[in-house]
Amino acid sequence: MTREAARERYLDALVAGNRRAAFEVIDEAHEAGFTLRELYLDVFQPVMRDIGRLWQENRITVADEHLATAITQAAMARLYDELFHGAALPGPLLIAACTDQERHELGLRMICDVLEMEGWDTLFLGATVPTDDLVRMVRERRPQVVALSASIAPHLARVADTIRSIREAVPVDGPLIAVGGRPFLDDPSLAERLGADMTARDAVEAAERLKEKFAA
Ligand code: B12
Repeated sequence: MTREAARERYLDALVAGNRRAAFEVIDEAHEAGFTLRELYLDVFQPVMRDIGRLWQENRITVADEHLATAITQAAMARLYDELFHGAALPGPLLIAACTDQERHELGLRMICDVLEMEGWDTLFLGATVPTDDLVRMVRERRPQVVALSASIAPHLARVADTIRSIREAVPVDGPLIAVGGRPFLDDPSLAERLGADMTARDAVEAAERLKEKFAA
């Protein structure tokens, strides 16, 4: 199966709201040799962006989009079950959170899954995490990296506040702070301006950059 065929069939299944068909495409692609990274970056990510475009163009409804998102989350969870077994490696710890009010969590989840495959230990907190609670967890667990995600511009001020709060809470030997999401794709220099240490365009680039920084 080619990437184009996998994408096309997966998009058709999502638009039809057919979870079974969507899982079948992923299973076939996986059997045909697609790796987890390829499924994430060449199928889920572009197809979810297509879903966003169809929604913006009023060709599908918000209900259709919600169903498509739920199916993709289920497809990712199934892969996770299949691909990750055995004891966790004692790799670096990363805490991943969407800042308060931010509900786009799929991209960040991909980052965590790809890093887990590289031997990292990740804590995925998901959507809309209250800043104070996140800061408290960072202070207690002392991760090597905090990954923050924001997909819409109105949430960027909160990303900057969260970064400031983390740095204040752990002033010495604090975590590396990575940020990402849609606004950073358009303007990567935003990351530094908000006070972060790095950004990346996708889960594989994020894993590569982090690996370089934490190479033994
Ligand atoms: C699904 C979805 C939703 C779902 C999210 C559900 C969920 N559980 O995640 C729901 C319904 C909640 C939602 C809500 C809204 N959404 Co929405 N949504 C989407 C959609 C269709 C897909 C998002 C997605 O999963 N993309 C696929 C992932 C894999 O890509 P990604 O997020 O970019 O992540 C990758 C990189 O950015 C990077 N990355 C991401 N995070 C991080 C973090 C770090 C540290 C690093 C290094 C890298 C990194 O790596 C990721 C993986 O490779 C997009 C369309 C799109 N183009 O993305 C719209 C989209 C993002 N949404 C949009 C809008 C407008 C909204 C709403 C404001 C709509 C409304 N009026 O209510 C709300 C805002 C909600 C909120 N408070 O956050 C717009 C944003 C437009 C803009 N210019 O800002 C988009 C682009 C749709 C559109 N075309 O109009 N949405």
